[in-house]
Amino acid sequence: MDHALTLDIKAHARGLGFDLVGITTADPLPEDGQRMAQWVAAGMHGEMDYVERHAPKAANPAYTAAGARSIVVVGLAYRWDAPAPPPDNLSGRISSYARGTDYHEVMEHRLQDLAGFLSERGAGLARYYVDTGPLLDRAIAQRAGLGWFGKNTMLITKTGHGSYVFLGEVLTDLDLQPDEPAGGSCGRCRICLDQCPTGAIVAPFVVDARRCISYLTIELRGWIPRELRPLMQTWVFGCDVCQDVCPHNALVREGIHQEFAPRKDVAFPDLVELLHIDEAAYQERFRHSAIKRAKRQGLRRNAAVALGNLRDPRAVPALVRALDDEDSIVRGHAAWALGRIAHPQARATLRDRLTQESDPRVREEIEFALTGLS
Ligand code: B12
Ligand code: SF4
Ligand code: SF4
Repeated sequence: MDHALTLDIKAHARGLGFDLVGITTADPLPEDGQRMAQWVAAGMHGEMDYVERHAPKAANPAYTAAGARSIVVVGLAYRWDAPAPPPDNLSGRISSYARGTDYHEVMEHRLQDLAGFLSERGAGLARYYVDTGPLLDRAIAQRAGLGWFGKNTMLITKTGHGSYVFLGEVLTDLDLQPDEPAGGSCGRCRICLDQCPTGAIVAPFVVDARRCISYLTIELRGWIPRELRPLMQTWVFGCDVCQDVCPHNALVREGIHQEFAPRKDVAFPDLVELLHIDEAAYQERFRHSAIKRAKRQGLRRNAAVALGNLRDPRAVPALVRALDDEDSIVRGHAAWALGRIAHPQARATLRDRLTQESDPRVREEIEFALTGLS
């Protein structure tokens, strides 16, 4: 085991700007693998097929990179104070991890450099991942000493950054000195379980993704289950509630990396504008942003749901216009939103559209909205 090389690698990682760095072996993580298998067997991954595909491999890093012996695990803190939303706007909320530059880009540049350094220092294998591989990033990071699991399933770090930290790793065949796994505990606290808007933390350490606003706004394509829509508040991309309420995040250091500074046009989007954003404006606004993962259709759908939850009559004209949209998902969610805003124009227009709408799913949404309004 090369102690001097381990120290050099850690120093290099810190020099690249990583806030946390730890080392663990590439040994399997059988307990975590079992939990992952149970989670997938219960269907809690929803429609995230890639998670299901990755599950059998996830607990064994050597399946992902044959010959791996050690893992260099890094963390990058991303929290910035959010700017105040423009007054009087119908604003949606974007979770803090996605208000600046796409973290994949920011992490990848640094990880590429770190992998290069390992190769220079004799590694035959130096493969990096940021959220992209069939790996259990948090379990690996826990074993490398970066932090411990909160009941909200977040990795809570031990260095004053709380859980607002991205994780990445380099798998290597170098034989490095592993760190001690991190300990830590929530004790009797259960604030995040009680405060999650959708009840997605179904037990300590278990998030049912199918109920999680992060999944519903980012990963889920198509229709959002109707019973969950009223619980989604005004989040249009991700959700921070179970982190914002956590006492371990009360004193985190903010504003460390300029790349994650909230972009003015991104942090609190005007919902009416987002509902009707065209392809060119979408491409322009979300260039180099993680928000693109939700796709334009998903963001417009989310904007409709958020407007339905704001219940502000000023949104009615924009929602009425969305009933003529070419996208049935947008039409259907706009109809639902109109049903939430008791307004004479909403009722009249929905009745009128029912005679014209040919898509059965959208018709059902209009009928449901009218029932709510009658
Ligand atoms: C799929 C996924 C999601 C899904 C599912 C989330 C989930 N909780 O599983 C959805 C879309 C909902 C999601 C949401 C978010 N995600 Co996400 N996501 C992932 C991804 C790609 C895989 C996670 C996975 O495999 N889950 C499977 C389940 C079984 O694992 P788990 O929930 O972590 O469960 C473990 C523990 O709970 C533990 N456990 C279970 N029981 C017990 C009991 C005890 C006593 C103990 C100690 C542990 C324990 O064992 C399990 C296995 O290790 C990872 C990247 C990666 N490759 O790892 C990012 C990742 C987890 N996500 C991340 C982020 C930032 C988020 C969001 C904060 C984004 C946002 N603001 O909207 C939210 C947080 C929601 C939440 N509370 O988890 C970061 C987390 C960083 C951190 N500090 O923890 C990761 C690591 C990405 C990265 N590389 O930075 N995500
Ligand atoms: S991200 Fe939001 S919806 Fe998901 S578990 Fe946390 S509080 Fe609940
Ligand atoms: S809010 Fe409480 S229970 Fe939830 S992760 Fe933080 S300390 Fe743990």
